[in-house]
Amino acid sequence: MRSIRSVSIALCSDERYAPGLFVAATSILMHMDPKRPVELFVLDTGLSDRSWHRFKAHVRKFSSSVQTVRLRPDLSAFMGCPSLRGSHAAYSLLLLPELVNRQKLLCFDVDMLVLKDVGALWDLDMERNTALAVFEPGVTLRDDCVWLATDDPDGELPYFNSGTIALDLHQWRSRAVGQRVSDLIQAYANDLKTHDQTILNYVLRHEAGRLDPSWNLFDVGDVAPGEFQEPTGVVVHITHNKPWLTFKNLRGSLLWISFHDQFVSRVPAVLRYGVIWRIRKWSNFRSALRTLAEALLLRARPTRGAVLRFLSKSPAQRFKIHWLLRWFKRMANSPSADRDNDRKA
Ligand SMILES: [Mn+2]
Repeated sequence: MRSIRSVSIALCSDERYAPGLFVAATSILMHMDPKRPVELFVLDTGLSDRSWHRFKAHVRKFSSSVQTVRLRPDLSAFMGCPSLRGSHAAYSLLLLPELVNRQKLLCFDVDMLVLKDVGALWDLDMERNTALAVFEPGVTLRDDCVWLATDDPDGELPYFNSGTIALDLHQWRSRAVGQRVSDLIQAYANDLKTHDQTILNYVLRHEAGRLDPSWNLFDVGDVAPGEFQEPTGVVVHITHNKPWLTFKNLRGSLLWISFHDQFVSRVPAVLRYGVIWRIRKWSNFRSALRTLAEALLLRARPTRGAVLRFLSKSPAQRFKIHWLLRWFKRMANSPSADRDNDRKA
């Protein structure tokens, strides 16, 4: 059954991850039914005001039915837990049930490309689970929760990645999961190897349901040059080498950059975030240049006027104008000239 109420989505970002926030939100909204109202909760763990205002304006361009809400979580309860590059931002997800007064919430990491309609995830029956997530094949709870005794049968339970997680906030509150989180931090703050994901896996070990792996593909592998193909109907999770911080010739990164350059910004990602100047490896540099050239070509849809101006500066090529004009005429009359719509389908 399709609910009439709006779809509530949470994303967490600081300034360093802001490019991810823009791309993740854009990909979510672009693949949703535009008539469906959306509430976008942004856990602001250090976004600048400038980025926030840009983000709000950007989202509004995509859909008028989106409401953006900026939340500023108080992370003091997690200061004793291991940080991720000096930041405790990852733990903010655990505060959502207290910060957001809703029944249900879909949470995504911002290092994701959501090429799938999250309305379908929203409509899933949670079957009394507090959370739904994608389990990692071959990983058990014991691999991450080091305090579990070797004879504890819970150690054999499956382990999920929290990049995509649907939360039943009502169940979370009524089953006092928040209290269990606090108790765990009291006892094992130093052992939280994978930060909030360790906590979530432990406290929800008996109340997490399984999502189809397409909701969180965390290994999309390498890509050979020229073999790039855009997947559809999946959520691509770029767990390592964030494309706006480092350039690697990896399938996930190239997908992210391609999406960014087509739908998020006029300035190609490899230029915009200065990634290209930080590359040390020659093969990655070559690949980055190719990516940049593709982005520029994508942008430079030649208009008849521009081509004529260019050619008339070069007398030797003027004789080609006649043929070009014919070519443009054919292009203009061709019914399949709508490249943009093809890509968005
Ligand atoms: Mn992630």
